[in-house]
Parts: sequence; structure tokens; C-alpha cells
Amino acid sequence: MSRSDQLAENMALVREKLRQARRIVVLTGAGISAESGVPTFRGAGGLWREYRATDLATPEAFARNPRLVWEFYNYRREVLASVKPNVAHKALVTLENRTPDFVLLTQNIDGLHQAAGSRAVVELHGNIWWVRCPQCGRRSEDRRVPIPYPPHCDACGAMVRPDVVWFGESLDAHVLQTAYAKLGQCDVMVVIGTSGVVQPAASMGLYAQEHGAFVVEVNLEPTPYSRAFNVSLLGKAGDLVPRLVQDSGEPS
Ligand code: BV8
Ligand code: ZN
Repeated sequence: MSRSDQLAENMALVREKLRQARRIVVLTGAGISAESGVPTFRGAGGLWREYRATDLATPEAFARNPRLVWEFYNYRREVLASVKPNVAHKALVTLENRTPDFVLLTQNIDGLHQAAGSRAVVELHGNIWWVRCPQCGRRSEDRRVPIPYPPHCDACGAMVRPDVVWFGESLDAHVLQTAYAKLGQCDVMVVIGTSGVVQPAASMGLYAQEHGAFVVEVNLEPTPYSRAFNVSLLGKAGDLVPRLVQDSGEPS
């Protein structure tokens, strides 16, 4: 069977699974925002200037050089301030509206799912438009582009940090509890635009599969989980996700 026939057959199978499902979990990564113009972590070698993003997104880097880390996040705010959700983000809103029990787990800190209209969004790694005070713990939304350096906490005056989860930091306990509760009881899970490298998000698909879910991957290239998942659909999220959600009447 040709690759395109195989893809068409797999698309029809997944569309039917999504139509029948009562409980759906979607997990997204940087790949779903790529077509909106947001650089992925693996794209461009994951570099910002001469730095690896994974080196700057750490508490150690912030302790060592908070001005540099804030420059890094201001650069990403500038990029994100000029982008819009794409058709893949919007298709997930349609899927949410027609599915009785739906949750969207995202590794992205860009807020594009909410901007597209998604409601049941769980941000595993935080949100770039929020800041948190390391001293008094106060969280607040701050959409200034750029944030003037050094940004201070309105409550205690300490310097605030981006309200995101850095490498080496644990995810929020309540966020993890919500995520695993949904992963442990979903009928279908769709994993979109993630390279499957960063834990614990990378193992969530296998967890759901071990608990009985039918797991589908949508990605531009194969990942370490492509063979383990039930179906791996290779292609652009902006092309495949809307076709997975469209009504059966429309041309596939
Ligand atoms: C934790 C917020 C407890 C900040 C992020 C050794 C072994 C295993 C694990 C570890 C280890 N050592 C340390 C760890 C733990 C570490 C980890 O996993 N490290 C990795 C690098 C090995 N994890 C942690 O530290 C986590 N905390 O585990 O706490 C603990 C603590 C200490 C020690 C042990 C345990 C916290 C992780 C969260 C970090 N914060 N973001 C910020 O963004 O600035 S992670 C960040 O990077 C993103 O949120 C995302 O999670 C990740 C990037 O991955 P992707 O989103 O998948 O993006 P990527 O570019 O990689 O891939 C894009 C994919 O899309 C590609 O496959 C591409 O083909 C595809 N694509 C591209 N275009 C399209 C497309 N697909 C479809 N359509 C397109 N158009
Ligand atoms: Zn404070």
C-alpha cells in the first residue's frame, strides 16, 4: 500500500475513533505552534544567540545571570506578541466543543491554545505572560513587551521570574494530579508536535496507553514513541489536525 493510501486509511481510522470517544486527552508541544511562526526548541539547533535554550531555562542560569535570562524571555515575548493561533489550534477548539470529557495538556508556554478559544487547557510548564515572585510566591499576569529590567514584585519588591517550569524544577503537584487523572481514564489520546524528549510529558502517552487509551501521534518526523503508539501520522499539524476533526460529510 502506498504511503498516501496508508495515511488516508489511518486518518479515517483516527477520525472514527475521535468521533466515538467520550473522553479525549490531547498533549501538544512546540510543533503545533511552528506554523504560527514560533521557533521550536529543536528547530535552529534550539539556540538563542550562542546559548542553548535548555541552558537558559534553569534556576541556575537565573541565579547566575538574571538579566540574560530576562533578555531571553523578552525575546520570546517579542516573537509571541506578533503571532496568532493557527488552524491546528482552532481545530482543537472544535474537538473540545463536541467531546463530553476533553482536556488539552500543553508543554507550550505561549498561550496560543487559550487565544484560539480552548478552555480546558492544562499548562504543564507554565505561561510566559505570567510572572512569579520567588520570595512571597505572588503570581501575576504581565503582558508588557519587553518587561523593563529588573521587574519587581508589587507585594514585596523582590525581583520576579517568568512563571514557567525550568529544567530541574518539578511540575506543579496539582497540575500533575489533574493530568494523570485524565490520562488514566481517557478513551483516545492525541500527541501533537512534540519530540518526546522532555520528561515527564514525554512518557504521558505511554501512561495513557497502559491505562487502555488508543494513542495517536501527529508529528512532522518520527519520535522515540512512534512505534509504540497505536497510530503515528507523519505530517504538518496544520494539515492533519483539521482533517482529523472535520465532519465525516466534508471531503477528507
Ligand atoms: C522534572 C518551560 C523532577 C520553560 C520547559 C535525564 C533523563 C530523563 C529526565 C531527566 C534527566 N535529567 C533531567 C531530567 C528531567 C528533565 C528532562 O526531561 N530533561 C531532558 C532534556 C532530558 N525534566 C525536567 O527537568 C522537568 N522537571 O523532571 O522535575 C526532576 C527534577 C530534577 C531531576 C529529575 C527529575 C521539567 C521540564 C520542563 C522544562 N521546561 N519549558 C521554557 O519554555 O522556557 S521544557 C520545553 O522544552 C517545552 O515546554 C517542551 O517541553 C520542551 C521542548 O519539547 P517540544 O515541545 O517537544 O519541542 P521540540 O522542538 O523538542 O520538538 C518539536 C517537535 O515538533 C519535533 O519533533 C518536530 O518534528 C515537530 N514539528 C515541527 N514542526 C511541526 C511539527 N510537528 C507537526 N507540525 C509541524 N508544523
Ligand atoms: Zn513578592
